[in-house]
Amino acid sequence: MSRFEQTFDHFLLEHQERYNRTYHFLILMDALISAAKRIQYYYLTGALKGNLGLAGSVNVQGENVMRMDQIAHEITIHYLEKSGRIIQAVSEESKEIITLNPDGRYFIYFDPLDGSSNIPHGLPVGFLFGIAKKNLDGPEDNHLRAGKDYIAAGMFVIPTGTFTLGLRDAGTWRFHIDETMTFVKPRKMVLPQAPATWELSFNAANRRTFSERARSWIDEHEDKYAFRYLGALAGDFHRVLANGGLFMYPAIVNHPDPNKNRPEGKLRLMYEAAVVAFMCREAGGTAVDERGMPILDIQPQRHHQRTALYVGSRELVEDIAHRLKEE
Ligand code: AFP
Repeated sequence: MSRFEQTFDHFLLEHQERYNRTYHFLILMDALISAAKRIQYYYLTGALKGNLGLAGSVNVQGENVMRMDQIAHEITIHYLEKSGRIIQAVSEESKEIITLNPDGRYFIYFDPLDGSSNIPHGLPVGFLFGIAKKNLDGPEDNHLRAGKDYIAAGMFVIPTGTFTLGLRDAGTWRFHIDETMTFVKPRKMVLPQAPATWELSFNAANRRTFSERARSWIDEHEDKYAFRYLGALAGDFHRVLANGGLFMYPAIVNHPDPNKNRPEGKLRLMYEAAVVAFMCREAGGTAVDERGMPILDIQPQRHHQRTALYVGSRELVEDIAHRLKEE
């Protein structure tokens, strides 16, 4: 008889009871897990179903939308709507904010299929989400929340079958999917202190387009650490969280073609940067933007707002933040 490992459901039930919380969050998490499993199914069977490849349209970020992105979005909205717990959803794949249930309890910000350029190669993609709760005590209700107001943030790595969830003031936990398609075996993630294992992760092809401050920091530090880059934030951050180190997507300010500069950064604040920053904080790390300011403090002005991102082990992030703040 096989050993029984603790399931995600039992872990979360215990967590909710320990902190005297309601069952609403359990229902929401169940919806997200159902969505992630179904997206994984479509990913794995996509080639057979003819669902891979460009859909020929462009998403709100101006990028090519793959059919899988749209499928993943529709799947996620379906389960969120059925949960009855979401007031409004911000999805990377929808220009407009989606209102689901005005009597709901949470706001959600998600990217159901991040890193879509990996799809034709069968390599990992991510499903990233952040959750904020409506103000139960007073007038409300602004859906544009800073990351420090999230109550939870997490990511599925698809089709690898891992799920990492940060819970406010209760740590970041990693689960993997077992042979019965159940997420099991919670492991508390704590960023390691040992510099020998630290890794750096950034798109090296962009290196000459970074600011002088970011470039000089990389020049001085890169020899000390291993370099890893997958091109899907969930996968790259997954490694950094386990091994320690620094993931960065700096602002592009020195591109030979000035039209290709991205002084505001590339990644999306609400459903990419703040999500990993939140999980990182709960694991003992931190994250800053191009000004060296904490990502979790940024109050979004627009739901698809972008930011530069430096996230990972506190010592490394604080060191580069110091450099970024220099006159
Ligand atoms: P896509 O979903 O458009 O592939 O973008 C993925 C992503 O937002 C994030 O997951 C990666 O870390 C980053 O962009 C990779 O960007 P580069 O291809 O410019 O390195």
